[in-house]
Amino acid sequence: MTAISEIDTLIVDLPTIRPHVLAMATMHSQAIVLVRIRDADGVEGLGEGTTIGGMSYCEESPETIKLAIDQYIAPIIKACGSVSVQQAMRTVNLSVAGCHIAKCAVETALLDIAGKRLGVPVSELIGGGRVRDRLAVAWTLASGETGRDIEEAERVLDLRRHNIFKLKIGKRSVRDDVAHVAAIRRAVGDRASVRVDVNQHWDEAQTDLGMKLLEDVGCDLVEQPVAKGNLAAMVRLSAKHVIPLMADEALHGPADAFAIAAAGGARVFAVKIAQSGGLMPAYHVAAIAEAAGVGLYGGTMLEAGVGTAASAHLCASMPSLAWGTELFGSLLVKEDILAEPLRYSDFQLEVPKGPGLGIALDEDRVAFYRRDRVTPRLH
Ligand code: MUC
Ligand code: MG
Repeated sequence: MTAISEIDTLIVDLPTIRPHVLAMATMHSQAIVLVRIRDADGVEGLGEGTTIGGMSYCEESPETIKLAIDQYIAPIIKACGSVSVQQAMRTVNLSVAGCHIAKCAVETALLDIAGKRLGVPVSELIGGGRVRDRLAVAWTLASGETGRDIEEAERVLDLRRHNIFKLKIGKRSVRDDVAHVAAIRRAVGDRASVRVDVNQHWDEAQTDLGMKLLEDVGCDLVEQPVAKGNLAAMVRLSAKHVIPLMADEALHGPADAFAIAAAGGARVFAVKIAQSGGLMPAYHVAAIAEAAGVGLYGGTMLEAGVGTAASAHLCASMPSLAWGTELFGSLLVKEDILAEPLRYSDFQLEVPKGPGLGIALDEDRVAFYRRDRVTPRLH
């Protein structure tokens, strides 16, 4: 890559189409950190660093992501000169611990530049290159009300947009949560796959009961029911139940992937570029899963268009993707910041085909929704 001359970050707050009720937070808007990097020839790359519910999901927040990039990562990248994206990120990793979401945002923008310079989509730069153009895409039912969730499921099924539903549970008692899942399962019948995400809110005994009951009502997958550090419980639960346990919060890159796969702690991995520290480490997570016979799913941090496109490029390059993806973040916000929206049809997301990420920004919307905007918003 050509030397990098400019790295800018800004926080953009995008209202959601409805409250998104998760076990640890209720979201009314999504805060994304948008990264723009320009090389010495003026080629611009875009990246996005996004987490969920302030600091309720993980250690990084929009504000710390921005600070980590501005204060620590950007000066290192600028000092790297003309090196490959991989070499630049290796150099960053020598001096910056953790900060996976911040690193992912920067790596994404560097890959966007690299793809633009080479005239190929980012998916061609990951692993052995792109193996698919379309991705099955789940929708999360998380309005907080069973009836409203069923109406929403019917609407997106009719639109042929989603036939995989992830239900956010963990706030109520196990039996109440299972009753909610059973009602949705009954309503959609065999038209859709129904899965749950507990976001670490159960202990092992609750999960034992929950997995048994969920299996009985026809739920297909249980995501991160117990605390991310409780690998021993994940191993016992995976060995005991037929319904697969999927690791999410427990997976922070290749080392975690290896430890979980080696111990038998999960039968499916939710691969997230943000949690993994970028597309390249996320690809290694997927490769470890593949070697261990662990199923793959393309996870999201509810990124808007830039991060969703980046995740789509990773998923397009992953060796297998048996469980599909949940790359719907750009549909959860009232207005995305892309000039051309991402395309969803026939229950799938089209992976952009243009060079780099294959996307461009709607600059007016960025100006309107940026947190540091000086003129007041009129709506
Ligand atoms: C998570 O924990 O997976 C993904 C979809 C969604 O609704 O929330 C996220 C977070
Ligand atoms: Mg999850």
